[in-house]
Amino acid sequence: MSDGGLQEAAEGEAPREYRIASIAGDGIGLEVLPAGIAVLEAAAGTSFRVVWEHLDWGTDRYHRTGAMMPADGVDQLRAYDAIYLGAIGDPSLPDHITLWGLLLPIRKAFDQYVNVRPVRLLPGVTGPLRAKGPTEIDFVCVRENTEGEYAGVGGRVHRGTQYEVALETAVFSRFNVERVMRYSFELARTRRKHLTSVTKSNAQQFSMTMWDDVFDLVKQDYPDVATTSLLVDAAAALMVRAPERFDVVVASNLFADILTDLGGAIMGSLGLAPSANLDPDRRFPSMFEPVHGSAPDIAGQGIANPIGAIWAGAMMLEHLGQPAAAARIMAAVETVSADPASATADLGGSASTTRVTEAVIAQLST
Ligand code: GGG
Repeated sequence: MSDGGLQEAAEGEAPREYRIASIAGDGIGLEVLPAGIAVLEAAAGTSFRVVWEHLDWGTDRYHRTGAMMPADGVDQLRAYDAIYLGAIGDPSLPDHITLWGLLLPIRKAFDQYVNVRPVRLLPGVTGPLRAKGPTEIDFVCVRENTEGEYAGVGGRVHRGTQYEVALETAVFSRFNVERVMRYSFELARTRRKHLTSVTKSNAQQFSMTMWDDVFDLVKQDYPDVATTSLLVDAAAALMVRAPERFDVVVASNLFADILTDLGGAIMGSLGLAPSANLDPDRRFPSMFEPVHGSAPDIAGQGIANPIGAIWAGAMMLEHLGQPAAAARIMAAVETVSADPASATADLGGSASTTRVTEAVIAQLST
């Protein structure tokens, strides 16, 4: 039965089946998600089965019906083992409508309280940091994913007048901060045993000092993990100057969102960066997506880099209990990334989305 972690079906036993809701969304999401699905299908082979439900949620649906997803959208998703998302956002709608109409409600409803974002330079990719290679650029950001600066608490009054006031209140609960930190310490234990906490507690004297207090308390339970605390501005500078100083990084929703775009840049392209919105307690489906957005400027041209979506798909398989298949996908991705003929435009090449996808699938069968 066992095959290096691959949950293969025993003879006569039906292969394990996973029900995945796929939301390609908008822009290049419509191109990179089918690429990821093709790779996951190839990786599944006969070892396990993926049953896809393709949901046409996104901006087109908004224009047809007035909503990014159905009113019972979250309830529909509850039945699935995981959610695989492409990208959302379109110039025809303000970004806060698309984000608050789909992505953020799903993260919150399913208590996906951590967003895991690996930052790793793949073999063969030349990043902007010339002196830093794959050994130096290899860390994971854990983004607090359900509250903080994206809590959705606030409002605007006296709109459009000179007396207009806008409030956007960041919300940090001790309970949530503690569980995100515990997740990060546990993750650090599986890696190089170093955790960096990122705040701005010199200026944000209430929420971020509580974050620091919780960090100091929780770290006592992890004496084997070395820790560093940095202000977000210093962390941004250090990620460029000395990325090797990071192993696992834990930060608030907004700070980690920004730092992981920086992470995507030092990986050589945001098109390579994956993310996993996890409910680590597995009460609800988790959601897997590339970090990048819908890139309307290149949508429809067949040139989007599918690797971020493919890597996110590998993270989904890992989460679902198929680590061997996930590892095979990542080995294939690393072989393909090392081949300049498979570089898409964001990496300075001319390969199409289809070519990269086919190259990854070809590697899976070697
Ligand atoms: N890959 C999903 C996507 O469309 N992301 C764009 C975006 O702006 N996301 C905001 C966020 O991750 O909070």
